[in-house]
Amino acid sequence: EEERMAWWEEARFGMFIHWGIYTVPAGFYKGEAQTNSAEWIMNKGKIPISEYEKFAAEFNPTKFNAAEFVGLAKQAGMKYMVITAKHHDGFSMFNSKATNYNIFDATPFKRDVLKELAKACQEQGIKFGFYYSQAQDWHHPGGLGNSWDKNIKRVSSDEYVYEKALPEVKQLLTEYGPIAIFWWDTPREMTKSVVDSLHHITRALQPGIITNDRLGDAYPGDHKTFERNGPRYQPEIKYWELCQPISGSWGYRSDDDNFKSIPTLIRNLIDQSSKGGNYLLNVSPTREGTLRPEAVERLKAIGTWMDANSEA
Ligand code: JFZ
Repeated sequence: EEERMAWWEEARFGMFIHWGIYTVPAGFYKGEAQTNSAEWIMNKGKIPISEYEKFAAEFNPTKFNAAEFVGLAKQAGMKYMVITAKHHDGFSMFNSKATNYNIFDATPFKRDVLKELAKACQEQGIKFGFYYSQAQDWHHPGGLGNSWDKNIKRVSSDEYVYEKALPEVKQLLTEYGPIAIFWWDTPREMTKSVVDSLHHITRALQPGIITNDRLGDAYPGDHKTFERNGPRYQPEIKYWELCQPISGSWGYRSDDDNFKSIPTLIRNLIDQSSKGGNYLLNVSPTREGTLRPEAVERLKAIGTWMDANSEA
């Protein structure tokens, strides 16, 4: 365990990326601002599956450049990257073999951005990992969390896991090179056998992988994930990270001007690392595949501070 966690413990700083087709509505549905983070819009707006699917046809982030993205993370002093492979909306941001509801088959873009990022990370020496919403899936009829779409003919959550989650997780762990992290999210009631399968497959296919504590109660994972404000110093927790969005929302929304100041971001980074934790700072690419200038400016400023204060 110690050996597996060695790089992670030294890393201190990583880039979290929430990206999906929710960047098309970007916080607004039928002209109305929806509450919460942008990636929750399908839920907050009670958008039927057949309506939400239409955002895929409009998602064409042609300005996306993986090498530039990874370069920016590196310049900021980040050592790892975790991106949403599939969020609660059920849309797969890679060329999924389990469903056509993915960035390769269902958008005009027809590129696998996770492949591109995996390659760029490997070239530039950044550890690469996936966020995966294993329980909530608002698109699959067996996925958990969609209570508003009455047109779904429900199937069991086991069926969803065997048809979609497990095959996708397997694909992500076998076709994208070395995967450093699997970042589960929002555990919900699922049968023990499927949770076991999800757990075992990660370690079996990528022996060095690190997982967080959000798969299910039975599995504490390798590290604890905190949100918003970091924990008080808790020496009994050895491995932990604070994840936080650089602005107000995880996913991009057009009205989000709530960027944290550069001093705040640097202070947060120092605060976590001084207590022995990592800081996983989230950025939100737009529907074009770029970051807002406010985010770029902040990442570069952190990098300048890093350079000025590092010994090497
Ligand atoms: C979850 C997601 O629902 C959200 O969209 C985002 O991806 C975030 C990183 O994770 O939201 C959570 C999960 C856990 C807590 C808060 C928000 N928590 O434990 O306080």
